[in-house]
Amino acid sequence: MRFLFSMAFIVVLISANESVYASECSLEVTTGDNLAYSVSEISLPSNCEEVAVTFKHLGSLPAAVMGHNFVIAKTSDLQPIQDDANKAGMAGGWLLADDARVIAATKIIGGGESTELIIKSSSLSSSEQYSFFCTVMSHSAVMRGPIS
Ligand SMILES: [Cu+2]
Repeated sequence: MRFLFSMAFIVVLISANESVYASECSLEVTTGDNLAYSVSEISLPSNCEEVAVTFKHLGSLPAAVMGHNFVIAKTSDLQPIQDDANKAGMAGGWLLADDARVIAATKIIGGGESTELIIKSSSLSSSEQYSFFCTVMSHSAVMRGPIS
């Protein structure tokens, strides 16, 4: 009986540890029926090889009306990526196809939808500055923030 109790205690300890680890290497960003993310900046924990970003649209408008994406690139590439995204337009998913400057990007989501994106630390250099932004209809003019 004492053995069973100890085992149960150990299992609780292990699962508690795992959830702490998971929350360190994951983060949630939400958006809605407006031109804003829930965060104005993101800092990536240095001890994570990859960080999982859950991106949720809490609004009710469909993607064709108030869709948003979550794109990561060097800050110096933000405007060129947006310019080409505008040429791609809605038909092109508001991103140039296979844009090599894009480090990671989610699909465009509308109200009630959710998606995920993985940021690999190996894809970021400590000597560069990076930003997250939305390329839908030039939203990046206001939907943008630095990554540190
Ligand atoms: Cu947007």
